[in-house]
Amino acid sequence: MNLAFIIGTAGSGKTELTASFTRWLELQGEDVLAVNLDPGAIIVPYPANVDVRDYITVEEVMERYGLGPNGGLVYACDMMIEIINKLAREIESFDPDLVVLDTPGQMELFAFRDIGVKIAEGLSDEPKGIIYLFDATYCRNPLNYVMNMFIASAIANRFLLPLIPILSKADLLSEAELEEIQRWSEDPALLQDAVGREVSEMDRVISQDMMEIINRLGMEFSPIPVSSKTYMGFTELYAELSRVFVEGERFTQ
Ligand SMILES: Nc1nc2c(ncn2[C@@H]2O[C@H](COP(=O)(O)OP(=O)(O)OP(=O)(O)O)[C@@H](O)[C@H]2O)c(=O)[nH]1
Ligand SMILES: [Mg+2]
Repeated sequence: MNLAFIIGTAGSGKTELTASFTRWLELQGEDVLAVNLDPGAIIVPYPANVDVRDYITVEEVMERYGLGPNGGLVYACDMMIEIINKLAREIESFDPDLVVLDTPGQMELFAFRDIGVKIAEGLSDEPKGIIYLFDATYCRNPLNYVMNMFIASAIANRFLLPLIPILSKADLLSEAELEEIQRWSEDPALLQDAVGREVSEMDRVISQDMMEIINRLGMEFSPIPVSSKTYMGFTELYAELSRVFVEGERFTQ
């Protein structure tokens, strides 16, 4: 069994990707299980046979403790630790070859607090990886692209797991925009130039510092353009997952 956590900023397309990519993987003959780890999800457009909302929902937590939506999600995520063994047993009972896990909207909870790592460790001892979504609609702006690289580096270093970066909702970008982002990913100097053209001196200095830190951490990002609407990039994402987890073989033999 292998576990791939889908992580990205709010609205970056995690839930849609979980739905469409697991459906697509099934068509390739892979034995894949979709898991919902977002206690705040309202609509889950995939058969989530394992769903944290069977135990905890943000709505209940808000009501019971008189919290707003953000406080409710923080508290609900903290509470997940108490039921993590139950989720782990449920996942094991399906015994899939690949588990794709949809994570909460406010990824900072999952990314910048210990709770995300504890949940990942509590769920399974099997090999794990992260699919990190760069939201294409924001990545047209080079500074946002650098910010995303920074968040992705922070996540990779916190989880100490392999991280596959993808450019989600890539169908919303033109060919020229996709090519430009690809050039930025290949040449940091071009990215820095683009940032310099778009932003104030202060933002430029901050972005340069961030890029230096990213470099020092030894991180490199070439996000794979992916679309849950057109299935663009699914073959490449599948190849990368297979390379990371099973040496380029199929998950289900
Ligand atoms: N065009 C396009 N839209 C997409 C794609 N993926 C998601 N969307 C849209 O983007 C919005 C957010 O998608 P979700 O999958 O709910 O994003 P999420 O990251 O799960 O959102 P939260 O859980 O609320 O953080 C929805 O309106 C989706 O229809 C895509 O590949 N292409
Ligand atoms: Mg979602």
